[in-house]
Amino acid sequence: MQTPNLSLSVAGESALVARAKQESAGKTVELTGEQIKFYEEQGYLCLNALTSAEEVAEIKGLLEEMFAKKAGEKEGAFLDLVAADGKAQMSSPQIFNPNNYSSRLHKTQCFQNAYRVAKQLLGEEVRFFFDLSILKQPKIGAGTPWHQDEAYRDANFEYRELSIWVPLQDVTVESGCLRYIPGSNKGALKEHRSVNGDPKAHAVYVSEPFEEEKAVLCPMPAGGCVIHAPRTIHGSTRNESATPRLAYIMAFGLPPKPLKEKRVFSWAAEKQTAAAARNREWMRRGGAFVMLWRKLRRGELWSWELATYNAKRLLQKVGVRR
Ligand SMILES: O=C(O)CCC(=O)C(=O)O
Repeated sequence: MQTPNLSLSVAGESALVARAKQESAGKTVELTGEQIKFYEEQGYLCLNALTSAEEVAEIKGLLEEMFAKKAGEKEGAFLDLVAADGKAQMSSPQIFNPNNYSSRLHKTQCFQNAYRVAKQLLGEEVRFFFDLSILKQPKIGAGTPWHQDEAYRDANFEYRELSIWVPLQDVTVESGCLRYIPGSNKGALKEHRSVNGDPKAHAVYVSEPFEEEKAVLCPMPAGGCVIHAPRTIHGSTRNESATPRLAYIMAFGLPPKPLKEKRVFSWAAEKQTAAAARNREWMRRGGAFVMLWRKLRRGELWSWELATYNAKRLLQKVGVRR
């Protein structure tokens, strides 16, 4: 993705208003009222410390092992973040729900702190939604195009969720830290399109005008985090540094609510990705039961609303419902 020549602001200490009360990593994180207000207004929040250096090393080790093994490839959970699968060299490999391959990921202070922060921002009812890991090798592939996470969800539901993005090494402007359009969380969902007009590519990008000149860059120390809302426009540039950029992302939310009005996401309707085909095949061959078991084990079907949502999504995935 091209990076236009813009003078972008970098979130420094002052813009971070946001500094967790907790300064020494490894302890429970508690947000201040000021931080909560900043998140609600701006749609993002940076915290310098979510977890300790020891845990960062442990989580990094677990995820690096998974990337080396291409964990989840058969079930469509190992895929390129941006491009279509099947290229000789993957642009930005990602693993969807890495907790399926190591339950340790959810037994960390990192997870507990992320959960606590999510509860403070969305309420005590909030639950784990999914996790993800993204690896950007040095000088390979594209950045992550500007997008709103809601564009990747089901058009028939309203999502009340947030994402917590934890870098597992310091992330700089050069290595492709996340960048946000402040306040875009309060706007409408924008039109999106598949990158390069290719429905086989996994990523979509915002295809209508937005205030790109307002972008704020968020460099972050290892074990810190940036948090964003489902409508916050965000992305990152390519990793131009000499080291890999590995991130662990956790999403939390309230049960998605069915929408009364009909919405169609044209960019989603046209998708024909190889990863989705692998996932459908895996589900048909019994993976649906594995998925159900994982959801039960994680307590993800804790309410009628959520069980109904998951059932509808499952039927869609196996091609029984659109
Ligand atoms: O890591 C990246 O470049 C993109 C991450 C992202 O878009 C997200 O976590 O929602």
